[in-house]
Order: sequence, then structure tokens, then C-alpha cells
Amino acid sequence: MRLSKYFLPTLKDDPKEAEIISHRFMLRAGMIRQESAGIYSWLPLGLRVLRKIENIVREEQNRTGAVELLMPTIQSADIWRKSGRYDDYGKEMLRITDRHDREMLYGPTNEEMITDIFKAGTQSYKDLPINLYHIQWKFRDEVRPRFGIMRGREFLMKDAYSFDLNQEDAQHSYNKMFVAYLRTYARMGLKAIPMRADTGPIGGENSHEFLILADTGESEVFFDKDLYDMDWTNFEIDYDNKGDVADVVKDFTAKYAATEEMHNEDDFKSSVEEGKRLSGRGIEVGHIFLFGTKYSEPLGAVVQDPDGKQVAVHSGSYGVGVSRLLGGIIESSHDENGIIWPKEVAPFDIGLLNLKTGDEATDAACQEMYKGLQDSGFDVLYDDKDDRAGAKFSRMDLIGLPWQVIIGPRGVKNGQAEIKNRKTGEREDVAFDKVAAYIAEKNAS
Ligand code: 5CA
Repeated sequence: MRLSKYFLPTLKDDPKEAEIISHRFMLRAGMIRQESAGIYSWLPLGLRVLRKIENIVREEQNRTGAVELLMPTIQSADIWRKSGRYDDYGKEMLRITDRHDREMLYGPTNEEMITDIFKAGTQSYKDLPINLYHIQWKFRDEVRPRFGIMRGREFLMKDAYSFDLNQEDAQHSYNKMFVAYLRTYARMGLKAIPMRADTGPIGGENSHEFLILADTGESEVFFDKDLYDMDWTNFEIDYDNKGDVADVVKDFTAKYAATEEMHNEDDFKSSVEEGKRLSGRGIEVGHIFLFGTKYSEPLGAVVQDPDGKQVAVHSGSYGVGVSRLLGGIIESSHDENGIIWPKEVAPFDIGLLNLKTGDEATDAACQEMYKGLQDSGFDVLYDDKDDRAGAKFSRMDLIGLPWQVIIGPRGVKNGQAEIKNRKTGEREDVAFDKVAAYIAEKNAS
């Protein structure tokens, strides 16, 4: 993509309304624009990252055997009355009346609708287990939308719903999601600590929240240092192996970790030695629930069991805050100059900077580099604009692409580009024809 043809409305100064770093950088980097409180447009750069995150979430869900579908954002009030949540949900639910005076709502979550879909399509225990998910916009009329997309009113969520014949199978479905979440966040360069959680309006008996540490997090968290020091990145898993999946869950839940609602200071002190008792603030990027027959019973989601009896299915629901993750990643990966995207979610792989646009030799060298990098499979943002070098450097640092390839008249004379690693700040001069291989090799290591 040529920057001269792209839409990247960056800001030099900090917007007044942004209280936290991620919100500030997202506005300054031209990723989002507020349309009204807690409601944002996703500008091209922001949308690219959102899609990358969504895809990682999707790949890891698919890997567990979960099946994607897409439910609408607008729901009928009827099914919510059946589950009893229409009144319980309160003011957070945005209620709408259509032209026929029918009561509708903008979905804050989808337990009722998916249970209804499941019910219409499943008769027998032989069709189980099944886990259906979608990645769809939700609306919650939050009292205090704040911190940009971190606590929005409209936000993108991945929500999965599992259906099993009995409690034991349902626990396996829950465990699979638990492990998939660890893998999902690790792929984005995050350690999201699973913590026992309160079930709130979703309900149920077993629940974990996944939190990443950040000073600006909304919850206070308490955890064992040993848990944080475990190896989070390196586990391959066979999801059909119940024992193996349960073992990973056991490993990650054996050590103390709790949000302030569930925290018990005496337990913390007795189970974690002094010096390893850590506390801090966390951002909730996922939440999983196992609630048995809470929705299947009132909504009549039954299947025939092996003895021919009609039994209510056991369910769980599993949410990832897809749009919130952008904020979470920025909170945990930035410096004073801007965002530092982990390469897996970066909007482009490489920023190519032409330091003398209009100079024939520099333009030609940049054009060749642009084409060559693309041919090697990289997504490149080519800054071909007629701006000062200083402005180009700060813009590129702000938007945080993992690699910068810098070409000016001096480099053209030597046949070399300067390559800058955004994360480490390291710079190296590399011959033009070796640039693609250099970056590929560094990315692989
Ligand atoms: N039905 C369940 C699981 S699918 C559910 O709705 N769970 S939730 O309420 O915990 O939401 C799931 C995730 O969505 C949260 O962990 C959080 O990361 C994200 N989320 C919730 N509310 C907001 C919000 N107002 N803005 C941005 N993300 C949010």
C-alpha cells in the first residue's frame, strides 16, 4: 500500500479525551474515530489489526473443532423472556421497537439465540458434542464507556457455545476452550492469566476470566509469581485427549490467581510463599462459563439420550473481547514514541520510508524495493509522501510496524537500505537485494 493513496489520518498531539496510552495511540495513529460515547468507526489501519486478531481467534477456535456461524446483532425480546433474562439484564440492554411495535434488542450476548438454533437442529445425543461460535458486534449500554475501545458500548466479541450430553463431557468442552484461550493470547504475544471468576449476569457454576497485566487495567488482581513464570507459549495439544487437556487446565489453575471479587487474603497468604505474592492491575480479555442446564431447561433444548429419554443438554459459553484486545496489546507493547505491534497482529509487516520523494534515483530504488518485498510475501506500507524525513520517522514509530526499511540518497549510492527493528531499536545497513531475506530470517528466529 502506498501511503499517498491510503487513508491514515494521524495526529501529532495527544487528544485531550484520551486518558490511557492505548486510547491515545489508537487515536493518534488514525486507527479509530469516536462516533458517539463508546461507539467507534474502525479506520483502515485499525481494521487491519482487528481482522488479524479476529483471524487468530478463529484459527484457534477451529482447531478445537468449534464450528463458525453468524447470528444477527438484532434479536427478538421473546427468547429473552423465556430465559427470564429480559428483565434481569436491566439498562445495559439496548431495547428497540420496530414499526410493528415488536420489541427487539441489540444483542449483548447470544445464549438464548444459539440455544434456540441448537434446539431446532439437534435431536439426538449422537449429534453431540457441538460447539458453535461467531465473531459479531455486541452492544451493552455501559454506564461509563471509557478508555476508547477498551470499554465500548459497541464492541466485537467472539462468543462460543458448547452443547454436551452430560456434565463430564461439558467439562471437557470447557477445558478445550480454556486451552484454546491460552494459545490464542500467546500467539498475540500476551500472557493472559486465567483467574477464577464471578459469573455475573451469564450465571453458572464454573467460570474463569483471562486477564493481561497492565497498570491501566480495571480490575485488581492477585497471583502467584510461579504461575506467571510458567511456559505459556510452548504447548501443543491433542484436543481429543481428555486427560491431556485437563492436565493443562490443572497446571494453569493449581496456583493462586484471583480478581478482587474472588480474592481471599488468607488463602493467598497460606498458599503462596512471601516474595512470590504478586498483585497488580489486569485487563479482562476473555471470560468462560460453564452453566449446565441454565438455558437449555427454560428454552427446552433437549436431546434423546442413549436410553431413549429426553434430557436437557449441558452448556457453556466462552467470550473473547476481540476489539478490547487491540487496546490490551497496545497497553502491553509500546514506548514513548508509539505502538510496537507484535508481528502476528501488525497492520503491515514493513514500513518502507522514502527519504527523498521526488529524487529520481531514490524513487526508483524505493519502487523496486516495494515490489521486491511484496513479491517475497510481505505486506508493505510504502511512505511515498512528500514529507520531511523527521515527520516520516515519527509517523512510522507511532503506527508501530515491526520493521522499517529506510532508503535515502546516501543509501542509493551505496546500494544499501537501513533496516530498523521497531521493538529493539536496532539498525543495520543491508544490501538492497538482501533486505527481504534479512527480515524473513529475523522473523523466523
Ligand atoms: N456470553 C458470555 C461469554 S460468550 C459473555 O458475554 N461474557 S462477557 O460478558 O464476559 O464478555 C466476554 C468478553 O467480552 C469479556 O471478557 C471482555 O473481554 C469483552 N467485553 C465485555 N464487555 C465489553 C465492553 N463493554 N467493551 C469491550 N469489550 C468488552
